Amino acid sequence: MLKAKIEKALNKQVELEASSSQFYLSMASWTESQGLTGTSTFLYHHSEEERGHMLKLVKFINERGGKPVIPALVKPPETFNSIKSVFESLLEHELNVTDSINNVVDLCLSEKDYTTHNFMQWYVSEQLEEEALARTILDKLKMIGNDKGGLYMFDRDLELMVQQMPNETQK
Ligand code: OFO
Repeated sequence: MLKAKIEKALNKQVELEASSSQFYLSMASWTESQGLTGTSTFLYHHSEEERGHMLKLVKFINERGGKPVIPALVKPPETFNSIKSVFESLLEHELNVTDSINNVVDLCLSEKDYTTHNFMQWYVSEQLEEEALARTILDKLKMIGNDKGGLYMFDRDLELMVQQMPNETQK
């Protein structure tokens, strides 16, 4: 049985993962409207991944006899200043998610909930990957600057990257 404190922290994480999914969906839609189809494909995929992260938590809470709370979501921004600002916001958001995951991990240790601690390790490694990917993408965008040809190649590369990614349902 889950302790109330742990259940509360996991439900907070459910909300954060769900809001990540909404946020990236909004980014995907905006980049699509800008003609950046590869970038939008990447972000639509990312949005689905976040939904997967939320589902994994909901199922775990149920499995442990807890009560998952499906949250209402805050409306994400409709527009962004630039593609660079999209990925800057994405990295900032991921850093917050990492902090939140670390807090859950800390709580698991102080409450001696080693099962949830073990479950959360998947999220710890996932965050490492997501932060690294966001940083790599931002470095590329900085390198490209205002070069339209560079942006075209960047957009195409993101499309190819998605094709090589495992399907979230297989993760
Ligand atoms: Fe769920 O990893 Fe990003 O937010």
